[in-house]
Amino acid sequence: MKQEIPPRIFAADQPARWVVNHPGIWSLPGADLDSVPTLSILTTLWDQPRWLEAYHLYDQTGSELFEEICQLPEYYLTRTENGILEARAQEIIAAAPVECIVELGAGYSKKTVHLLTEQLRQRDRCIFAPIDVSAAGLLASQRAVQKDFPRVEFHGIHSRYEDGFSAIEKSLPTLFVFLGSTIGNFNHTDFPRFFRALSAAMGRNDFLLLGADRVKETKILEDAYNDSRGVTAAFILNVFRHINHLLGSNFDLAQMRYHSWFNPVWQQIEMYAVATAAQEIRFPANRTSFHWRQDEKILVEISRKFDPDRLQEQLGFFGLAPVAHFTDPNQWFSVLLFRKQI
Ligand code: AVI
Repeated sequence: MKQEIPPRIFAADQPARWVVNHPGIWSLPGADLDSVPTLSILTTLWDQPRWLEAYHLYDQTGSELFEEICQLPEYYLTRTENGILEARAQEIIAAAPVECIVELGAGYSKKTVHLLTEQLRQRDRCIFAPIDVSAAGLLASQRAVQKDFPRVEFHGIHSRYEDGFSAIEKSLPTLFVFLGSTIGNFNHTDFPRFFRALSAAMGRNDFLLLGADRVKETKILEDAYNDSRGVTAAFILNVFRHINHLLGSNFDLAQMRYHSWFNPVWQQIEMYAVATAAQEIRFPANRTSFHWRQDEKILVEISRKFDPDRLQEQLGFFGLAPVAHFTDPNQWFSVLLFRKQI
């Protein structure tokens, strides 16, 4: 790792903490991004009901399957949000006079392109800093941005979201971007913790652009998470192959099935693996095991659906004031712009 002059996106106390391992990509030495999986997997699988944290879904295969999901006819979220951003990027950027765009997630999707294009058109100055735990995702984003937007100043931040956004200089006018309704994958504990930390990291008058999938007809929601080609099932069950690889366990994909439904009370899609036969799941390296009963479910992921008015009200409690609300003709998806007030 070599030393490089830290970019001015970092707050004054931060540069000493960050190093470059590839020009333009910054990471926190000692912050072992892989240190948590064993603890996380074992503790949540021992809970009742059993569950997993969603980030385990995104190994190489999981990330590829998720890309495939985004192209499915039933999975309306990606193209609907993209349509909103394509149509409204000009207004969004006009309403958020910033110099820097920080995207949570590796960025450089079609959606990000609309924002970068408008930022350069309206202001001629653009720093783009995606934050992601995937170094490969950041490198791909960097290559694409440097090719298509040579005037954009790119700084990839290889870290967890919270480590990354709390390092950003508060006096740099910044638009934080969190798209794709990823916020829907946070449970009721993660949600307030995330917004408390994000809001604390934002400077006064910084902005947040948030993509949120909305509550709608149950059939539309359930089809989006139970597609006819079985890609979502493969994505959810792949987590067990990943866990076997990480922990040497013996989950058998032939002895489980995928089940999902929309829980109308909790307003969330719930995605489960269900044991089709009783089985003993062993973790030899950790000298432990559990009995997975026939028909017993493991909750692998939730995808919460939102009422945009209530979401705006809720984020108000974190010092984020609503500035604008963009939606599609069906009102299936919302892109919400907030300004940090206090
Ligand atoms: C990443 N996230 C917003 C997706 C969603 O819609 O909740 C993950 C996903 N899981 C199954 N299909 C898509």
